[in-house]
Parts: sequence; structure tokens; C-alpha cells
Amino acid sequence: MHENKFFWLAFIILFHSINAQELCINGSFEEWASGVPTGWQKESGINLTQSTDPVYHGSYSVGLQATSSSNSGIFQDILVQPGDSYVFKVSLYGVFGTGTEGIGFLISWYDSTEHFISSTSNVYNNSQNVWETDSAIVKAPQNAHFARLRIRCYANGALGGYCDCASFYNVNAPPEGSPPQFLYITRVPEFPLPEESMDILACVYDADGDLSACSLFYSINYATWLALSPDTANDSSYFFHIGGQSAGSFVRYYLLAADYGGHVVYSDTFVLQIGGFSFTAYFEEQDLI
Ligand SMILES: [Ca+2]
Ligand SMILES: [Ca+2]
Repeated sequence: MHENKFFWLAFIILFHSINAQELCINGSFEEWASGVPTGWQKESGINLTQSTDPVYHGSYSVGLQATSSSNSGIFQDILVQPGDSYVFKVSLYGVFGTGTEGIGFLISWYDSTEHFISSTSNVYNNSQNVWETDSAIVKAPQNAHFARLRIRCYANGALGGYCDCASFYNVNAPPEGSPPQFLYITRVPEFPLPEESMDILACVYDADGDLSACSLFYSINYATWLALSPDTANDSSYFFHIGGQSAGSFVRYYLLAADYGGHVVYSDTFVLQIGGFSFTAYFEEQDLI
């Protein structure tokens, strides 16, 4: 047990020097060995499943099923700086219930002699059968040496739910993550007739799976830009509808995609003239569509 722990602490220090921001190992639960996600340890009284549905990010999440009325789950130990503040963030998908009938997480602090210091309060899922991302900002006690990140099932003797995308970082060094990218943007019809509406389809990819929004801005005849929310969104495809315009009108539009990591990216601006002879798209940024 101790050997295992110090192996991971050493690994975390190595990992930390490569990637200075994200401190949690295998937070997306993509790597597994012997039925347990790599980097995590399993408590007694819990059955884990390497789930492919539901999944918030990547190919797998972890299902937590308590075998009794005792709260139990998985944990990972991470070295901390005493007095520093950290964010612990986990995506939860509760299936049995909410609060103490579902799943959740907390942190227990330990000193350098591995003695328990204190625990934070629990954070539970508060919705059911849908992914939610919950977070806690916590301060490491002055005598803290490591944080034990704990994700647990609170439902009694039941499958409480699934978790994915666990993240732990110092508030002064948040992970950079990856920005969303527009894979393609298409317009149907490509050349709308006067008073004929058009549909814009945008396909957006975000490597770390934390896309939060995609919206479209358009302007008719160089008037004020108007924001449009998608009519429908299906996975990473977003559909927008711009109403018909009179002959000769100039329609301009661009799209915005944002993620929970604070990234905001813009597409190029597309320009067309309704029923006109010339149709143009121009590019404001070379590295975008
Ligand atoms: Ca995952
Ligand atoms: Ca992202």
C-alpha cells in the first residue's frame, strides 16, 4: 500500500514537471488495469465499472456501485503546498438519486506522517441522468502534505452513478486545456434566393471535451451584429437558422465557440449577397476556417 502510494507520488512529481497545471492522474478514467482506473485506488465496499455509456469525455467513465450502506469509492493522493488553494472538479452523472442518494466527492487532507488532518464538505450530484460538472475550491491546511481526492457512492447498496473528467489544480496554475476548433461550417442552400431562409451547420471539436457553447452572429446590410443561439445541437454539431432576406441584401455571419476552460474561438466571417452575382467568404484569421 505504502509502496504503491509513493510510486504514485513520485509519478505525480514527474508528471507535474512535464505538465505544470493538471495535477490529477488519469482524471478521464481512460486507462484501466485489473478493473481499477490507473492512478486511483479502490476502497472496499464498492464495485467499479469501466463504463462506455454514459461518458462525458473520451471513451470511458467510471461507475460507482456501493455494496452496502457504507459510503465508499475511489481515491488518489496528490502532494500539495500548505496554505495554497486548489480546485477539485468532477463531472457527475447520478442515476439512483441526488445528494446522499447519489455520488459525490470530497478531499481529505493528510500531513507528512500520513496522519489524517481534516476533510472538506461533500459535493453531491444535484440532478439525475444528466452530466453535471461540480467543483469545490479548497485551501490546504498549514500542515497538509497531500490531498486525498475521493469520489464516492452515497446511494445505499446501489449503483449511484458515474463520474468522469476529474481535475485538480492549484488556483494559481490552472490547466490550459485545449480550445475548441471549428471542423467545418456549411450553409444550405449555398446561394439562397430572395426571401429564402438559410441553415448554417457548424461542427465543433474540443480535444478535452469541455465545450460549453456555440453561437452565431450575423448582420444584414452592415447593420448591428445580432446573436443567434443554435436551433438544435446534436453532439458537436450546431444548427442555426437565418430568415429570408430581400434581393440584394448583404448577409455576413461568423460563429463563436467557447469551453468551460475559458477559451473562446471565432470562425472567419462569411459574406454573401442574396440573389446577387458574387458570393464571397473572407478570412480574418489564417488559422481558422
Ligand atoms: Ca473519460
Ligand atoms: Ca477545451
